[in-house]
Amino acid sequence: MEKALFIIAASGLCAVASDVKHYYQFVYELKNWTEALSYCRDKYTDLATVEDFEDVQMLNSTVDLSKMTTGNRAWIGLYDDVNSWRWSMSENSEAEFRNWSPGQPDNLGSAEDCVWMLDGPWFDSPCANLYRFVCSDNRGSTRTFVYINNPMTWANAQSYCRVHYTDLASVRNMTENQKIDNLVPGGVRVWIGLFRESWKWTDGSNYSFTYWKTKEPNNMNGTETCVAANFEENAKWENWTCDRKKEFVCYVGKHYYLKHWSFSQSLVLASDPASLYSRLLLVTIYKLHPDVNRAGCTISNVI
Ligand SMILES: *[C@@H]1O[C@H](CO)[C@@H](O)[C@H](O)[C@H]1NC(C)=O
Ligand SMILES: *[C@@H]1O[C@H](CO)[C@@H](O)[C@H](O)[C@H]1NC(C)=O
Ligand SMILES: *[C@@H]1O[C@H](CO)[C@@H](O)[C@H](O)[C@H]1NC(C)=O
Ligand SMILES: *[C@@H]1O[C@H](CO)[C@@H](O)[C@H](O)[C@H]1NC(C)=O
Ligand SMILES: *[C@@H]1O[C@H](CO)[C@@H](O)[C@H](O)[C@H]1NC(C)=O
Ligand SMILES: CC(=O)N[C@H]1CO[C@H](CO)[C@@H](O)[C@@H]1O
Ligand SMILES: [Ca+2]
Ligand SMILES: [Ca+2]
Repeated sequence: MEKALFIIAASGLCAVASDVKHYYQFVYELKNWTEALSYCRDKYTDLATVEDFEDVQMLNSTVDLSKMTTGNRAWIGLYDDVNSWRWSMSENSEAEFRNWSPGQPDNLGSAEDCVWMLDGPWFDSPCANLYRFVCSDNRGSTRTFVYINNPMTWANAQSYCRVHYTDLASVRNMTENQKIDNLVPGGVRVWIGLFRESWKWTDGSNYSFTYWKTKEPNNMNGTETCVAANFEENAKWENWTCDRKKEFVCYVGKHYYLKHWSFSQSLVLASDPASLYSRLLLVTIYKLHPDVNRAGCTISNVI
């Protein structure tokens, strides 16, 4: 298998096909989001990543609605990383102590990535809210906490602490939590240094392009951390609980190739890496989708 390399002759039309960033593969089987992810990584490259409007159109035009059985929605590779809590201060980033108030973190409206303390217990909250805050000052022999009576966003509070002290406070155990509580006037909410990442693509792509349906993500049931494209709404994104069984979309690409083939002599001989990559992508597409032939690509050689 490793040595069976196809070289595709590129005609004008074929070059168009080689510009495709993601070649989507719909799977019309019902799986929950985690099962869908494993399936895509095993059989193709990953769950579908959608990086721009071209991808949206490609996705939207690849679906066969007649094969969908669950409300014309299919899982894609976007999820809210609700388990990524860590501390701003690098030396404590993995410290595990938590003092959540009952029912927290609840990620209300899918928008709560930063943490404040009120009389001891902690709450997750939108990072843009303005609260007073507590810095850690590690410059002496012992760590001290400093209460800043000046409401700021979490990010501005972090910058302020980094400039004037060490960082936003990390809280490593109940003793430290109590010290902070004693420092802050009763009934005052203060940012501490705990925060998390939010939406991520399973293949590590940048989450910069967004295509949410209006009013999404809304975290309607408190646990909506996986995303499906709605093909009744131009493939717009909706958040759903990850245990729902849905059809899903994988993509085929570079990583697929690297996973299933290894480089050999004939590849090393190819002169232009860019055109080589295009050809490899086409090979992959061709292998899985003989229809690509219609785009004018022909296999000219088998080494
Ligand atoms: C998605 O496909 C539908 C049906 O073919 C079409 O009406 C709609 O315009 C498409 N939307 C986008 C964003 O491509
Ligand atoms: C809390 O952490 C501080 C700093 O590591 C340590 O000095 C103190 O002994 C700890 N207290 C408890 C109760 O673990
Ligand atoms: C993600 O996007 C940001 C802003 O567009 C850019 O600065 C950064 O380098 C990108 N990261 C990756 C891994 O591509
Ligand atoms: C939300 O929760 C309610 C009550 O548990 C349930 O009946 C409903 O199906 C859930 N909605 C979705 C879309 O999961
Ligand atoms: C998906 O299904 C698998 C196997 O049935 C199960 O182990 C897993 O917890 C499910 N994932 C979610 C998010 O419900
Ligand atoms: C699981 C869940 O609540 N899904 C919701 C996703 O968003 C749409 C549109 O707001 C709702 O209709 C779904 O119930
Ligand atoms: Ca909350
Ligand atoms: Ca939702």
